[in-house]
Amino acid sequence: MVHTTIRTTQSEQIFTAAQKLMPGGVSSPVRAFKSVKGQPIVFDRVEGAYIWDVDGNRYIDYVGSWGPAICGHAHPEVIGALHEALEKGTSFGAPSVLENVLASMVINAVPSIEMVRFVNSGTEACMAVLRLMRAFTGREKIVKFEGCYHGHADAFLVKAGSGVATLSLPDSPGVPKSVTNNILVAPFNDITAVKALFEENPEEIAGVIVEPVVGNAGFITPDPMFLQGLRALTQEHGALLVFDEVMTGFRIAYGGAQEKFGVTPDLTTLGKIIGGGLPVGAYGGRLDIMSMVAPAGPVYQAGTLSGNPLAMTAGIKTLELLQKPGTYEYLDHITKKLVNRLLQIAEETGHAVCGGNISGMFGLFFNEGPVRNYKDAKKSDLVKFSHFHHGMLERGVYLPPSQFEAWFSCLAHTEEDIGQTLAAAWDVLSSI
Ligand code: KE4
Repeated sequence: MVHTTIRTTQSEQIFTAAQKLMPGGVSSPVRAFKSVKGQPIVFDRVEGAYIWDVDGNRYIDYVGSWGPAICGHAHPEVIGALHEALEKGTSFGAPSVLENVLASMVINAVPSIEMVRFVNSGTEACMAVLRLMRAFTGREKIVKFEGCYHGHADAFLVKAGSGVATLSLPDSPGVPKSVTNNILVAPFNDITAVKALFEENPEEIAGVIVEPVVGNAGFITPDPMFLQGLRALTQEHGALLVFDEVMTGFRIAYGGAQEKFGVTPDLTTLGKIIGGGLPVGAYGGRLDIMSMVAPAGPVYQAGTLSGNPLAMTAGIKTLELLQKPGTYEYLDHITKKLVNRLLQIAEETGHAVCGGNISGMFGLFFNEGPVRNYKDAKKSDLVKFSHFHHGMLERGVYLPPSQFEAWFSCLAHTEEDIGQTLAAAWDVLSSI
């Protein structure tokens, strides 16, 4: 147990009990603080840019529930809309007009999406597009990238990122070789490697799935023309291109990375923000492909709570809030200010740090840089990251508890929050 200056008695007691009830005491591995040591704090409530733990400590939050809280936690208009929806019940298991409303908003926002299906998580969305790519092309091989994470379905747990990278379980036990021997892996930003895979597997690759901006190996941006290169290669070889925008969708632009970079994939997966903090995932894309999904077509996929009225309501309200003029400009302004000053402080205190942002998605590596792929990211100083994370936590700043995760700002972060964060960073970096 790591001693901190803030009182965390309640957190410790609750987390100790949790470890007897749930594997690692958590509902998702990255939350266990395994790679940053120390004890996770147990949340009591969240609001705006802040978290309060069960001991009453307040933190400025840069995880934002891993992306959904882009408008700030518990936004009054989202909460208000949910209260209204609750009066009508929590789940229908039948069509509701709310699905039409959110589907229309997604279709109007995301360039590649002509038709969309809602599911309950990003994992489900990625599982579904895997099946759909194979059904549409009649091929079985899939290309993914080292350090990219597409949820925990068997096929994707091959050199994955996020919690898998954090726990260094790139090929999790229980995943049969029969599933992964059709998964080909290339380094992110290496178009030559992808070209070689297509040449070595002629007419066998169903598609390429990529995080267009990587958030699960830390924050890694695409080299100029990398995404365009994937688009050209997949078209040339009759394969599909999938942008996994579970994290980047509505995060780096209202139309996601495909709007930001002007590259339109064939299929897109979404999650996080479109649920406004409730469980929602989605996949969508070209009409000719989506028309294959049951019951319109033969490709089966289903879900008891898919499209439920509460999740639809939270998603609709969140996207409405994001449509307000100046949203992404504000996120970029406040985040760029934070990142640029953090990089300066790191330099002034003698630490090798690199990083950047796109709108409200950002990250820092304890690493000389540049970090262009997962191999580069793994050269980062994880011990120093761990000390930094802990020092910031002690000073009331909550960062993702892993070097292999992106950080997130929200519309509720103020100049004052940024100032406090920078003061804490100066204190920590000048002491480690
Ligand atoms: P979920 O099944 O966790 O909703 O989505 C899986 C997923 C798919 N694709 C991308 C690009 C993702 O970032 C994710 C999930 N992201 C992680 C954060 N790095 C979720 C946090 C967690 O695993 O607890």
